[in-house]
Order: sequence, then structure tokens, then C-alpha cells
Amino acid sequence: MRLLIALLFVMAAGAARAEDGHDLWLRYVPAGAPAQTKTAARTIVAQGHSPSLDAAAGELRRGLDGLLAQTTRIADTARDGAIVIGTAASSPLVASLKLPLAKTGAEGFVIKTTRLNGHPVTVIAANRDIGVVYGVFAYLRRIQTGKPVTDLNITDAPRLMVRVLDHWDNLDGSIERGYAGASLWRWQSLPPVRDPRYGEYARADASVGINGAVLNNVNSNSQILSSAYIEKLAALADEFRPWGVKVWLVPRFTAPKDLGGLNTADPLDPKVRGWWQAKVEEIYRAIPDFGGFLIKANSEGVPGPQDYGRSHSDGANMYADLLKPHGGIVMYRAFVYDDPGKDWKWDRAGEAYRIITPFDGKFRDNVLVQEKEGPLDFQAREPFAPLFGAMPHTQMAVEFPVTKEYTGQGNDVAYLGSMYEEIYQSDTHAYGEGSTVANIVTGKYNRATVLTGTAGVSNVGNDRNWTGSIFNQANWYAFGRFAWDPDSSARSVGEDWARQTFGNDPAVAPVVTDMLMRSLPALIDYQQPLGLAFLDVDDRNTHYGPWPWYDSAVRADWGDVYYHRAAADGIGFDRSPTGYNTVAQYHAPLRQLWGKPETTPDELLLWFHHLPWDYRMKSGNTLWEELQARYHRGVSEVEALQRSWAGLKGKVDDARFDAVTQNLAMQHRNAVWFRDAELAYFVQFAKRPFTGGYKPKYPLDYYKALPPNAAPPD
Ligand code: GCW
Repeated sequence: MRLLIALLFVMAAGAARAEDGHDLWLRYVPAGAPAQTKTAARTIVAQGHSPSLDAAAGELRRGLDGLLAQTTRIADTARDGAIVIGTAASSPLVASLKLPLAKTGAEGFVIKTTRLNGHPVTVIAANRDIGVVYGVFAYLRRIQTGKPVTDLNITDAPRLMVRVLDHWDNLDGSIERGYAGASLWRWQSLPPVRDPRYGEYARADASVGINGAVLNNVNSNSQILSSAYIEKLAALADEFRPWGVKVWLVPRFTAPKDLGGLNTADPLDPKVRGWWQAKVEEIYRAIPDFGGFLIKANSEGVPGPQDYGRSHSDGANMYADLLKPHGGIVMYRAFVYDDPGKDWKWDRAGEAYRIITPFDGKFRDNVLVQEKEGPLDFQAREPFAPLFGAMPHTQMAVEFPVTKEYTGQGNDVAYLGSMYEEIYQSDTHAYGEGSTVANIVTGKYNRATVLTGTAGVSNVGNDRNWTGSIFNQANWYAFGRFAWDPDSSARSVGEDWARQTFGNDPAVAPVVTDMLMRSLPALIDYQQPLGLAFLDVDDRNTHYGPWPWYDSAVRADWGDVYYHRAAADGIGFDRSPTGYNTVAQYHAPLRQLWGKPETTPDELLLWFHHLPWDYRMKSGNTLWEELQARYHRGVSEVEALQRSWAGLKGKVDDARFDAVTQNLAMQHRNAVWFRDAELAYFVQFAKRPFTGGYKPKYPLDYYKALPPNAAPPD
């Protein structure tokens, strides 16, 4: 009876609290899995203390209390059903068990059901304290997702070492390409004021295995390296540390001039090196476990070594040498491209390959060369970047978008887990069949690999729900899960997110999972079908909404017309041997397959080819008909998402239900806007009738007159 009353109380409290998304996927409400209640423990045995071990014990207690509607106590002796957590060093009980910890490295863990002094127990153990934190999150995830917690024998460890979220946060609190409010970092009140969200943020990162945060924009400001800021960074590092999240920075190449008063920033100048050395030492005095530097240089106007006649490897290696004695790492971005026509051999999509491949094998062993997932710039769909298959002696890392600059921003449902899977599973053929991007970045082919990693461009801001919308949380979640295991499946990661976020109701989680899986293909269809790209660039640089007519950027390759090349003779960008031949950067057989329209998948057709409007597609449609069909499919898929979600009314709390309903209504308008404005524009060149009685809702001039940043028209 007492139990029943307690249960009812907890359930009522759960129902009454506002579901505003702030809890993310760490919603510890009764999991709706009665069998679990019988098996999970009421006692946590935690011997030894450290910030991470205490965080792990606290998290486990919070999780069990919430999920199982119980009161868990923390003890230091085992009893029946207890959960024993710790490392061999922290816990004599853990040390007394023969656990397969050898395979779990510095961050992995073991979860094992066993007996201890005659008592049946579950052990969550690791070599280091942070592994215990990850093990606890993995255990709680099992309960949250309705998986059994009996008879466990799990060993798990991350397959990439560096798993950072890259925040494009400016020091004035704004976020470049951020759609979830302002920066979480309140620079002015640091270090004395420790906003609780700093720790909450790091906890969420840890729950999906993210172990670093790059705190400032890649378009950086030297001030972050000033002594005043280093104190602030140290305060943040303190708040993150229990959760295993290291602080990283983007140094501005010209800081020795901007802050140090030197007259050069030449990386080979001893004075410049000396300045950086002192700075690095100052950082490590304040933050002994500082992660390292992530660097954008000589790209889009950001200064770099080439300004002093030095190379990318000169720049990267200067930092790498200075960080090395402290265990620090350099992530050097390959997102570099020059002015159009200057030295271009291929088009802009060929620039990273042209500029970076000469440096293969020239970077220090604490450098990761970080390339965006595709060769251009975070478009909803791109082929994988050919650089991944062209750097056999370099430790490569993928940079993924988590923020949705080109994929619906704060509003549209677009699950990027699908992109992460597609890219990681892409076969580069660089080392024979099966040379997937996942295999390359985990070091399968490069014997010299001592370092692996990935970076995701963060979508986190100070919005109550962290990411601007509920569904955008899934991308933060998926980035972490794929960083932990690049061979993850988008569907199963998505399903975990759905269950953790909305519960295990069989009428809800599968519907949400299905929505996730349909969402990115839908967005691609209504926004950039058949391999088109950059149809959303406008003169305010907002990247939301269709602006296919835009051709007045300061550089042609910063406009839309340059990319789609719609004209009387057809549409698409010719990267085949008859055009820019950028396809030659891919290994056989892709180079040959993608070099010809007949053997190029529809998804990438207009990425690699410029084709006549009457080109006959595999479907039997002409290109003009197929283009329309894709736009229509995109719109109807959004309608399907709306219907799926509407069916969850009453099964999902009202607040989150209403919020997502509104997102979908706007997404539908956005999809119609893209379809109608782009087809109204393209028909001028196609000069062929629309099919099936379709007509864009408004004339082209209406769309052209809309101000950038307009809400999608009704
Ligand atoms: O996609 C472009 C963005 C820029 C960004 C740049 C980069 C931070 O429009 O806002 O700059 O990529 O990745 O460096």
C-alpha cells in the first residue's frame, strides 16, 4: 500500500511538471517497464570518492529513483541486488572481481551481473573514473529504453578518442549559425558566477560520450586567449571536469600581434613561437587537462600561416609541438578554399583536396586533420568528401553539422543521424572495397595512428530546451552516439532517443523513430533534390528559405546561380570529365561510375552532371518531371510527418506535443515555399509545362520580393 501511494505520488508529480524539453533525453520518469522494478537495485555501493565517481553515483541514484519510482541509498557494502560502481583503484570490491577491463581502455566500461561475497550484484566498473560515468549512463539508458538489466555482460569503449562539440560562440554571446538562443557561456560573470547550466550541459554531453567542448567560434577573436579569459575558461573547465568534458579553444593566428604587440605572427619566427609557448603554459597552469586547439586558418578571410608565406603544416605543427608536452591536441580544419579561379584546378568542391593533400604525412602525431563530411559545406546531402580517401598517412577526423545551418535551422525536423550513418558508411575504395569513412577515421589503414576523433558543430544555446526545438535534441544525441561508435545505425540510435525522450509506449516510440528516419530525405527532396546544392543562399546570408535566383554575392561561388546552373540547356553542376572533373578526386570505381550520368545515383545526379531538361531518368520521367516529383514528394512527406505526429495527441505531454505541432506547421510552409519558389524559377529555363495540373501558389516575383529572414509564406 505504501508503495502504491509513493508510486501515485511520483506519477502525479511527473504529470504536473512542465515538459519543456529541458530534461532532454535524460527524463527519469517511471519507465513503464514493470519488470525492471523487480530487478534493479535499491542500493548503490560506491567506495572511494572523486568528482567523477560522485557524479556517477549521484546520476545513478537520480536515475533509479526517477525511473523506478523508488528511493535508492548509497552504501559501501554489498547486499543482494546492489549495484556496485567504481574502478579497481577506488573500490576494493571492484578490485576483488576478475573483470575484463583490459579491453576497455581509458574511457570504456564493463557492466556485469555477478556475485559478490555471496550476494547477487550488478557491477559497473572501469579503468578510470570517467568510464564509470559512461557505464552508469549506459545502464540507465537500458532501463529508459526498456531493455533487460538482468544477466548483463557488457564491455564497451569508444572507438574514437576525441569527441568534441564545436561551439561557434562569439564573445558577445551571439552564436554563428546558432538557432537556440544565445551562448551558454556568460563571459561577463565568469569566473565568480557558476551558472548551473554549465554542469548540466557537461552532464548531457557525458550521457552520450562527448568528451570535449570547443568554446569559441572558429572565426575566432584573440581576446579569448587573454589572461582574464583564461581564468574564465578555468572556471568552466572546473564545472565540466566531473563529466569528463575537456575545454578546447580556437586560437586566432594573429594573437601574438593582437595581444602580444609583436609585429608578425609568422609561425616560424622565434618570437612568435615564444609568445605561443608562454600562452600555452599559462593555459595549462590554469587548466591542467586542457584539450587543445581547433584551428581554422586561411579560409574565408580568417588569418593563417599562408599570410606569412608558410604552409598549413607549418601552422598546425607549431601549435602541435607546443601542446605536445602537455598532452594537448590540434584539430586542423581542411575546410579551406581559395578565391574562385585563383589556383583552382577543380571547382570549390575540389579545394580541400587540392590544398591539403600535398601535406599528407607532414603533420605531427598529435594533429587530427578535420574535414567537413562533404566537399562543399554542410549541405543536406553531399557525397562524402574525397579527402578522406586521399590522406593515407594522416589521422583524419570528420566534422559534422549538428546545428542545422542548411537543414531547417531551429525549426524543421531533420534528423542528421541519417547523414552521419551515410557518410561513415560511404565506401571511399581508397584501400580496396570496404574502405569506409568509418574504417578510415578509426585508423584501420594508417599504421601510424595514435589519435582518432571527430567534431560536431554544436546546436546548443541557452534556450530552455537547449537546441531550439525538441527534435533538434536528437542531433546532439546522435552526434555523441556516432562519435562513440561510427558504425552505429541511425535507426537504432534514433529509436533510443525516441524512447528516452518520449518513453516506451509502443504507440509512441516507433512513430517518433519513423518520423526521424523519414525527415532528412524529406528535407532533401523539398530543399535540394537530385544532388542540387546551395539553393538557400541569400544576400543576408541566412540560409533559410529558397533564393535560387541569387547571383549578386561578392564572389560567384557564394551565390545560388553558380551552383545549380539552370539554363535553357539544362540544370546541374558538371563535375564530370566533360566539366570541372572534380569527380577525378574519387577512387575507382566511383570516379568512373559518378563520371557518367547513367551510373550516377539519382541522389547525386545534378551534383556531378549538367543535364538537359528532357534527360531520361531511371524512373522513366524526364529530368524536369522528376525534379517536380521530388519536390512534391518532399512536401507530401512533411504532410506524412504531420499526420504521424497528430496521431500522438494525448500520448505525448501537451507542451511538447504543441511545440512540435507548430514546428511541423512551419516546416510544411517551408517545404511548399521551397517547392513553389524553386519550380517557379526553374520553369523559366525549362520552358516546359508543369505536370499533373500543378502550379506554384504565387508568381515568381512574389517570392523574389520576400525579405531574407522572412517566415515561410502561407
Ligand atoms: O558554412 C560556413 C558558414 C560559416 C562558417 C564556415 C566554417 C564559422 O556559413 O558561418 O563559419 O562555414 O565552417 O568555417
